[in-house]
Amino acid sequence: MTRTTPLLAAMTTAFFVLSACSSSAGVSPSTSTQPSASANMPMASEDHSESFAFGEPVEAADADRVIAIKMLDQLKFDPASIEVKVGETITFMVINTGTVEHDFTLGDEETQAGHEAAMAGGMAGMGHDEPNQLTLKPGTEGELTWHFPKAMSVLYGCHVIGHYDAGMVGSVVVAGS
Ligand SMILES: [Cu+2]
Repeated sequence: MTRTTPLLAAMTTAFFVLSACSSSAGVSPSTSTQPSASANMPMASEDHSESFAFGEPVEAADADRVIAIKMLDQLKFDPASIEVKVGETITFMVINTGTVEHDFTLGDEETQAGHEAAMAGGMAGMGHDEPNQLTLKPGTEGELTWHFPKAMSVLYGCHVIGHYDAGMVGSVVVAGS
């Protein structure tokens, strides 16, 4: 013979009340028939704030892995192409093994063209504080950590006068999982 104590009975009752309440919680219909008002927000293309179409700079401590890239006086990067996965964060350890200054600018075609134009316009040396760029003297190295959130092709180019046109550019192929 089992006896249920008054306390246990009260707790059991409370449990059922709570269950009933939570299970009857709203089934609210959601509608998505409103037209989007923000379909084509224009982007500020000359804005140098930390907003990039090809990812974002992050702390080195957050990197998934490190990739070493050499700058060569033959006006090439070695390697000239790397692959990363969508969502990966990479620290680029860039080493200038040459005898002249080189630059490592990470970015899409538009960014590369913009930097090339800026350098040609006498802006050499003005980009040191940009988070997607390293300018390295001969024999020095630097690090840049970047998060790649979407599948696309990103380039790394050197914009010391004449180098980009000579082919000093590499590609980061960001591929889906
Ligand atoms: Cu160069």
